[in-house]
Amino acid sequence: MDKGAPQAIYLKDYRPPAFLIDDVDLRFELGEEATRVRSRLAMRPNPAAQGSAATLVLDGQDLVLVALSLDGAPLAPGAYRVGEERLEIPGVPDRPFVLEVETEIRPQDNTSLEGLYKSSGNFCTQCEAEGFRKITYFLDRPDVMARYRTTIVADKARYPVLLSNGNPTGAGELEGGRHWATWEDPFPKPCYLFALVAGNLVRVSDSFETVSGRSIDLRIYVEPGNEDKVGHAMASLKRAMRWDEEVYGLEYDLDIFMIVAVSDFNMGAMENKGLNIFNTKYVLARPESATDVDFEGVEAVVAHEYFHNWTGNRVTCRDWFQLSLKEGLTVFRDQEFSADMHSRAVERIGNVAALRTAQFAEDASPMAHPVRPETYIEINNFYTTTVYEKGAEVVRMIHTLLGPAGFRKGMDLYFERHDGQAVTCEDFVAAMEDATGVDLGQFRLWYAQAGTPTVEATGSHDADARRYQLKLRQTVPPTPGQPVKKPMHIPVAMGLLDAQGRDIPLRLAGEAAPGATTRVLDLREAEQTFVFEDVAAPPVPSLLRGFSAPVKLRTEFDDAALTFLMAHDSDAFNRWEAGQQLATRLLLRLVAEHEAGRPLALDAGFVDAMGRILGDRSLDPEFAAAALGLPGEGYLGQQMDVVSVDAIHAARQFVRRSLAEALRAPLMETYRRLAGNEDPGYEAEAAGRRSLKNTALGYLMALDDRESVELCLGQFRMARTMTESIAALGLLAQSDAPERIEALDSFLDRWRDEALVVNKWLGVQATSQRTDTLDRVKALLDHPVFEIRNPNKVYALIGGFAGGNIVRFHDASGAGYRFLADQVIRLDALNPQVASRMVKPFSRWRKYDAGRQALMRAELERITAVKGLSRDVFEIASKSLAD
Ligand code: B3K
Ligand code: ZN
Repeated sequence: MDKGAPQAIYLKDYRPPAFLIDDVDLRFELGEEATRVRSRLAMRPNPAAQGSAATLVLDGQDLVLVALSLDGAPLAPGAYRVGEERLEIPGVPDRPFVLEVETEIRPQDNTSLEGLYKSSGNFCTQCEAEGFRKITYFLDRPDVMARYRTTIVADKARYPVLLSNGNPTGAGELEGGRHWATWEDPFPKPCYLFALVAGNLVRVSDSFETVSGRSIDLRIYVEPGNEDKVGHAMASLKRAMRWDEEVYGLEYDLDIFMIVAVSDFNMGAMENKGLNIFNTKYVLARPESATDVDFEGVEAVVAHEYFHNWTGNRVTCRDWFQLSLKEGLTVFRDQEFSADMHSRAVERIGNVAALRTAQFAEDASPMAHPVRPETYIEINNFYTTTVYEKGAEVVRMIHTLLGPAGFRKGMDLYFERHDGQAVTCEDFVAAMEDATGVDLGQFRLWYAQAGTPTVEATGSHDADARRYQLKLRQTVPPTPGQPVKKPMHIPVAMGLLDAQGRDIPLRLAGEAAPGATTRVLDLREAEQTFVFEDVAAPPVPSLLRGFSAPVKLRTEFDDAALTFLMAHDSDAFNRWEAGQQLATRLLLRLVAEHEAGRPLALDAGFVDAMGRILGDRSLDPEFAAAALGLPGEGYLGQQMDVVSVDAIHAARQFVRRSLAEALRAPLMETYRRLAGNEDPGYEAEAAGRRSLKNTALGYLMALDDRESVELCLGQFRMARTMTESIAALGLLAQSDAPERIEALDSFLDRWRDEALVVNKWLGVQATSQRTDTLDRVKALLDHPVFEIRNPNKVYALIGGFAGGNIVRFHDASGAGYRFLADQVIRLDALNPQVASRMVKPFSRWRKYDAGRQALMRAELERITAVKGLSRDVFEIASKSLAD
């Protein structure tokens, strides 16, 4: 690591690379003590950066340089300089040349899980964003695209399977029990897409026939014993391949597509060309050990990584500031895939709820940054919900503005122009514009301006003129480095409902005849008025249908209007949204009551509305479950200037309990109706019923009575699916039921050997709102099933507590804060990326009361004072503290 304060990198400083690499020939000799990497690079000066440098500067980190030669001649030690993070070779020729580099690395000691490392005894890699430099000296930047040939040499008994990108082109035996394999990838790629796997893995095979009739060899590799858990991942992969052909005309390009599941992985998965490497969490799934949510996650992540083959790999990013070019677009694609596979409304509800909880919070924090950031210290910190999920919303808005056919034209042009290139967000928008003629000039601000815009809507009706006027006002809040904002181009999809709840055909002033019942208004000014003709009586507007823009909408609706929309809006998303707004409003009122020391009472209208959802058998059960869900404590906190941790918790608990008391009979009836002997398999319908059943059980458990506990225990003991089992265990773990200890013990007994299930066991304890949770979490750090080097375990236990247990983490004593800071410091020495994720809950410290602020600030200061702190944690902690 470099000494001194870490340096920021700026988009404005981008320069094309001084050199290009056409071909890379790699040879790995994998060993238990040391691994040798020989790299032969066919290089040349970059014509687009003529005369910019005679000194070749390669990136490299934690490498031992063994040999270096240029055009076959070894370089004398004085002919180059080896620094902490680079290798400099002055005076390289101004013509094509071949550089050969040999390095030695120790993957077995690599706890950062970046570069080449070991997981369960197997070798694997993670190179995005800048991990390739931990393997060999290289131009580690995405705009250097090369063809790779990779030879792997390893002990055959230990590592029978040897994989890399592309197609296998040779293999053989060597003396001493070793063997080798060579892989060649014909598609030029940046080094972040390089991958290597060597290990004792079993393979599950299948095939896929592409639209043009080519047969693709599909393989999923897992550790022995897991072969029976990959069926869902394989089926998902095939569905994704078909969908990309049908919706975008995109066909797979290599003859082989491989997925390898590893248990030690910093994030979800990685789209390496032809050789995706996955966290086991997103591959392995069987109903008895994975929940319905896990099944959905597997399908979505398999699809996401597969979709990257075109959006990310064939067309890649010029530099890391353009990360959303591939991530925002690919998230949009995977969201649309899931919407096509399941219920579109339920998908949208889930995505929006996640966006508002995580991304809106990030956008309001010291870490707020535009979808295309302008500066970073550590790029790994920018794989954020803003780049991913807000980035996907930006692509979705383009889709809305262009329409599906226009969007497809834009995509076609994007690939026609940029296949095989490393490009920018601007190139993407330009293709969309050029293909359709739609002006996206002002729209580009979505890439550049951070912060969540607020749109305020007011309406007025003129009975004589039969006219309705809708006034929209937008403001974009200041964010770090961006004190003043310009008005954005915001697509507002909307409709008007008549008194019977029917959609009114809309005629905007100046139009000859009424048209569709949903229109997309182009809000471009700070304030703009839209006039609708032929509106006989005051309508109820349904605004931002389908959440057509990632904004905060403020309306003047009273409770009655929201209840009306909840019942009648033809837009399913907005029916859900009206209920959420109603609940939010009510909960915030109760928070204020609680703070004022007044007794709480639940609004009868709200109880009725929730009762109607429960009683409406025509509703999709999954939608009903979403509609019965109350806004989370985090989301409620965002609505307050100063987050009242305890009052929010108390108000929410009060509402849960009061609803359960008032609706006890229909909740019981719903529960019993759905608790039948149904198919334990993962199918959308069965999953929907389980979701609603668990929602009902959750409310009933808020009653804290014996009958509910018995119901819950019954579900836990009889469960045939993990969805039922873990939901019941989670509720028991929150409760005072004496059986909870036994339930936790028996669960662990049964699942001790299944790491992914053990993580759930850690998770339910970490997120329990019981007052003894922190002590329990601390004890679990020393439990034999916990392993600090495994990211999934850290995310479940430490992340579950700090990120998923607001009331206990923010305990006024500061004990939760102390605990987290201790763990961040401990993790930073092992795995900076994981540590940096864990430090994030501190970043919103300014949103709390003075006491908590002081406590969190002190912990952040303690963290930044650590000697040798990683760039990753330094960046988040120091930006959080900055004024
Ligand atoms: N592209 C990877 C994420 C890499 C994260 C590096 N810190 C997974 C994905 O978004 O598909
Ligand atoms: Zn991605």
